[in-house]
Amino acid sequence: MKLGFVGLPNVGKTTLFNALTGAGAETSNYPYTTVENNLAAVPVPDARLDTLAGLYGPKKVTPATAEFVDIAGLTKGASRGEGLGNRFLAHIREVDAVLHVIRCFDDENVVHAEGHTDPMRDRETVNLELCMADIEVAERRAARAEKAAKGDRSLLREADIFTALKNHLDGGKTAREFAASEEDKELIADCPLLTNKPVLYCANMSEEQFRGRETYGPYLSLIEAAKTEGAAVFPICAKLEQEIMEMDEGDRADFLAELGMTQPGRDRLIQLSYDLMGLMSFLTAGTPEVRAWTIKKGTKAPAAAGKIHKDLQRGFIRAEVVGFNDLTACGSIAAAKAKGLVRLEGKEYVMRDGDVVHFLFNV
Ligand SMILES: Nc1nc2c(ncn2[C@@H]2O[C@H](COP(=O)(O)OP(=O)(O)O)[C@@H](O)[C@H]2O)c(=O)[nH]1
Ligand SMILES: [Mg+2]
Repeated sequence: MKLGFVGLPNVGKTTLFNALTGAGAETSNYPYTTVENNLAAVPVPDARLDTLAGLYGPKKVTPATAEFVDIAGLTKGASRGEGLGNRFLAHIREVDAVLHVIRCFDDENVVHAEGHTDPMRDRETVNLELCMADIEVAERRAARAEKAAKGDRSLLREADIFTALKNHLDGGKTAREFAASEEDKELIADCPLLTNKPVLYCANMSEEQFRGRETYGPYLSLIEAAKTEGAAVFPICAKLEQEIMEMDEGDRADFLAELGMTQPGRDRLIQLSYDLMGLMSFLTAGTPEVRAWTIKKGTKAPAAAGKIHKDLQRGFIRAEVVGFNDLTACGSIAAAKAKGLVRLEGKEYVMRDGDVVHFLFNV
């Protein structure tokens, strides 16, 4: 599962990518500095691991990781092959969710691809390029279904849906904004559309804008616009985040408190990205290791066991499960067991975020 950073050139994608991943990729104020994608696996901040480590005193603590890709910038006309054009679009096709970075900061030393800062216009520009790429896909799909419907009338409906979707995209609206029944949405989800991927908008602000964001018009407008897609806008100052990363812990705590924050923006943004990709964590705890494991939401117990080792899935018998809050409230597994809070779950159990699990198996 991968999250792609998408946006116009010089909006701060690589700066943000570095702040999130510590990868140290090259940034500059020349458009198209990032020609090859930057890729990094990032530990997902999870305070629950520290709590469990306090209970177990493990030799090792292993967080979950999320994969981020900083995708080379696009400009107007990408869908017609301009700039890095099709290559850029192909990279977006491969990711499971999109972090759409929008430049809010003003800086005359940093060239703006569209002349001057205008967050709402830039959001449109990028979304229009993605819509144009999707129009072709929807058109092809409708044509294919129409042809196949000559032999199988049941496919007429599919042809109709994709034609309606194509017309909707023609109006410059994303597939996320297309009103459809749950059944039709499943059909559309099956199609590799760029504007149907889960998206989180990231408003990259100057420090002043960030401090005064509750009254900063363009940020508030972005929030309203994103609502129609069921999407959120995350406010951040990429430059500041990078500075926060470089501070020692004491300075960092003071600085965050002064900004009215309880954790760095990067931590929250990584957590939101993880969630956006449809991922969650279950936990295992013991003296050798306390660890978070990544699964897709909706995963059942045997498949979750398989993340640890294939044998655990093959020989799955039961899962001993206790919720993180129950376990920490009791202080130990033994105390949680005594209170009847450790459940035995079978093959059909759907895992929950924060389950602390011990799998019983036999091979
Ligand atoms: N003033 C200011 N400059 C920034 C900020 N974020 C990024 N930049 C600068 O903008 C330029 C382009 O940033 P970069 O991350 O390479 O943008 P990308 O093309 O979207 O990857 C660099 O010179 C950054 O230092 C910010 O929040 N404020
Ligand atoms: Mg870049």
